[in-house]
Amino acid sequence: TDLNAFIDGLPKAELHLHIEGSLEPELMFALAERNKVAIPFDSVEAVRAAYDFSNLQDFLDIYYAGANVLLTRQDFEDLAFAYFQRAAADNVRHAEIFFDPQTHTDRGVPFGVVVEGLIAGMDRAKAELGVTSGLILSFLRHLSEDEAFATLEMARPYLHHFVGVGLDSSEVGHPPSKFQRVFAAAQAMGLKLCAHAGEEGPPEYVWEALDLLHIDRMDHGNRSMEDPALVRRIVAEGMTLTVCPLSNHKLCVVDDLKDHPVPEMLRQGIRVTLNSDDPAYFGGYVNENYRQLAAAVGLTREQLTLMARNSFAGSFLDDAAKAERI
Ligand code: ES4
Ligand code: ZN
Repeated sequence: TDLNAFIDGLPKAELHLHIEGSLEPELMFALAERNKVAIPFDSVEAVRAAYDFSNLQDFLDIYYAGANVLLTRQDFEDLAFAYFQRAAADNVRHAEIFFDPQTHTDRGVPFGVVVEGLIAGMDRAKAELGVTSGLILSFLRHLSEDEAFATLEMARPYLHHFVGVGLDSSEVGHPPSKFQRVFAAAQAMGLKLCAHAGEEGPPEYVWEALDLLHIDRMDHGNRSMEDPALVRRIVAEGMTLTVCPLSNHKLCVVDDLKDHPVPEMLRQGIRVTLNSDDPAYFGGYVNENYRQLAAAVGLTREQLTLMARNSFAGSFLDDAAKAERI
């Protein structure tokens, strides 16, 4: 349709993408073979059939299992470059991508192997596709704050490779307050701060992400809409939300895409961006998120353009780079 062509043509930044969540079943099989790692599936079709989730934890269990095929520097480079090829096809010009170092270091894959591989893929994306990017080190919130501190220490020699830190994995039972000290340490190291908040967790967790972690950007944020005072705070701060419609639908954060909160978020003046989260698991890359949301809730060209502009404005690019690209 005309609207889909319009979406395809919009230059975008992607701000909420877990690189491990871009591992397509075909590459999972190829890496399993290359590395002689067993995977609990007979075929690509069987993998896709297993991607039927009723909540965040259902997904995380299978997502962490999938990451077991990633072992070498080349694996991480191939993973990253495959993402950037798909992103470039969606007219993504800049991406700030999360990785979960603990998922790999806890399996014995050295921190440096992960980072050097991802950086190689990012360098190739810049050289071959013209897509710029930044890397965000995300702490697993189901693990302890001490373990997050140990990860931050591993990151020190590679600090120049990171634009920020994030907080992901199982939200309920692991409030932002658990990571207050390590976020302060990351900020003191010059890193920007993001956290998943209000995906499954209550508005109280979103308040904590703002008041205790002092985040620069909020991932998801859906359940903020339950608390009018919180919405006012988010609007007053000019906080950017990285919203992920297909993720929300697949993980049953919303029952029906028609009921997605994005239109209400925009009406209230929240700086919304649209993102793919874990595109290999949730059924599409960033343009598919724009298309399916637009079809379900009826977005205008003005709203789509605003969200694409928000994605550059809410990025961690410096002001001069933003001015060139918005
Ligand atoms: C995630 Cl959708 C989502 N939520 C929380 N943690 C995650 N890690 C990867 N995808
Ligand atoms: Zn996420």
